[in-house]
Amino acid sequence: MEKTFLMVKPDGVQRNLIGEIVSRFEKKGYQLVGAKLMQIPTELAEQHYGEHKERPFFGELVDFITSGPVFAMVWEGENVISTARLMMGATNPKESAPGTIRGDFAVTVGKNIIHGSDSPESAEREIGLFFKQEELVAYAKDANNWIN
Ligand code: FUP
Repeated sequence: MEKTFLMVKPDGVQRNLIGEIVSRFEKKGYQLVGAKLMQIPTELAEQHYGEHKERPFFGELVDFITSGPVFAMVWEGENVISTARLMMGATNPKESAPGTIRGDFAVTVGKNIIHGSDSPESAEREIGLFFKQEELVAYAKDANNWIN
């Protein structure tokens, strides 16, 4: 089953949006298979944003993503990579539609609340950067068996 890497950025953590964001993906029907609150070391931030190394905003990007704890997650489900991107909304909140996470909660591109892998290749790479294999949990869900 397809997996993606999602991360509530430092602005989302500070603004108490972890629960809101987790809830949206749970309600959609995706399954959380790994999660941790962490402070990203500079070296990991530079690796994660490696594709933007030559861009003028690279330094700010690394400073921002290391400025406070993030909530790193791995989610699993059918088409989760592209659907999570739709649920996040456009990178620049000026363009992200209402109803999306960025459309509902973000104002500026520098503080856009959430990261999500943009392809199967980046999902595999980013999951590998942030999680060890043993930190990902495979489990079946059947709510009817857990009420009484
Ligand atoms: P996304 O995949 O939607 O997170 O977007 P990108 O990988 O293109 O950009 C990564 C981050 O760089 C964005 F979340 C915000 C930041 N960014 C800027 O600050 N300025 C820009 O012009 C583009 C991106």
